[in-house]
Amino acid sequence: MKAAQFLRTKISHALATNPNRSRTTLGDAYDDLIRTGVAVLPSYIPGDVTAKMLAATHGLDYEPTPEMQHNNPNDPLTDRFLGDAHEREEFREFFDDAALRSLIQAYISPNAVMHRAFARTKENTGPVASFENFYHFDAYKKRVKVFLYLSDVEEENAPLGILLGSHKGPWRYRRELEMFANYRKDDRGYAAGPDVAYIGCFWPHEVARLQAKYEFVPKTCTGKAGTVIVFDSQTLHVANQLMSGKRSVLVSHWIQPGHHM
Ligand SMILES: O=C(O)CCC(=O)C(=O)O
Ligand SMILES: [Fe+2]
Repeated sequence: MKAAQFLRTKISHALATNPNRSRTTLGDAYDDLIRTGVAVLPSYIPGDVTAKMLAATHGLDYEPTPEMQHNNPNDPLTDRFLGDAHEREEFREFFDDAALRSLIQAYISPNAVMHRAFARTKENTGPVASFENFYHFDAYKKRVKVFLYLSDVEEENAPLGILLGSHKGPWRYRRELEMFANYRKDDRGYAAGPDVAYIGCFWPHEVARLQAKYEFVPKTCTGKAGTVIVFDSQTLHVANQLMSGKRSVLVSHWIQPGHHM
C-alpha cells in the first residue's frame, strides 16, 4: 500500500522536476552536480564581503539549531542558528545571487524556490550525538542545499563530507520508502522526534559496503572563506566533527514548490 503511494509520489516528482543545463551560466558546476551530487565553487564570494558577513553574524542573537533538539540532552549545545537570514541586508549578496539561482533552477526546475535561509555557527569542539554526524540522506526528493563558508574550513573545522555519486541508484529505494512511510515533522518543519531524525542515517558498515559496491568516492569539502558548496541532499553526506576553531556558514535550501520533506 505504502509502496504504491511511494512509487506514485516518485513518479510525480520526476515529472515535476526537469533539469536543463542551458538555464545556467554555471555549466561546469551543473555537470558536477548531475554527475556527483555536489559542486564546489572556491572563492565564489570575495573575501572582503565574507569578512563583513562574518562580522555581522557576531552581533546577532542566535538560537539553538532546531535540528539539534533531538541530540542527547546531556550534550552541550554545539551550534547556534539564525533563521530567515535572507531578510538581512548584510547577507543579500549570497542569498540573492542570480547565478546560483540559475544553477539550482537548472538542476531542479525553473520553478524551484528557496525554502529556508539561515546562518549557522558550530562552536563547540569534540564529539556530537546528532544524526548529521552519521552518513545520511535528508530526503527522497530533489532538494538542493547551498553552503557559503564564512570562515576557512580545513579538515579540523567540520567540513561537509559527501559520498560522490550517491544521489542516485535503486539501492536507495528501500530506505526512501521507510522515510516516506514514517518521517514526521513538527510545526516548524523539522524532524518530530529522535526516532524519525535518524531515519536517513546509515551504519558505518553499510556505508563501507555501498562505497565498495558502487565505487562512491568520499569528498571532504574543505575550502577558504568565500567557498560555495552546492549539493543535492539526496547524496549520502556527513557533518564532520569540529575539532578546532569555529565554523560559520550561510545556508539556503531549495525545493520544487510543494516538495517539502
Ligand atoms: O553542517 C554540515 O556540515 C552538514 C549538515 C547536514 O547534514 C545538512 O545540512 O544536511
Ligand atoms: Fe543532512
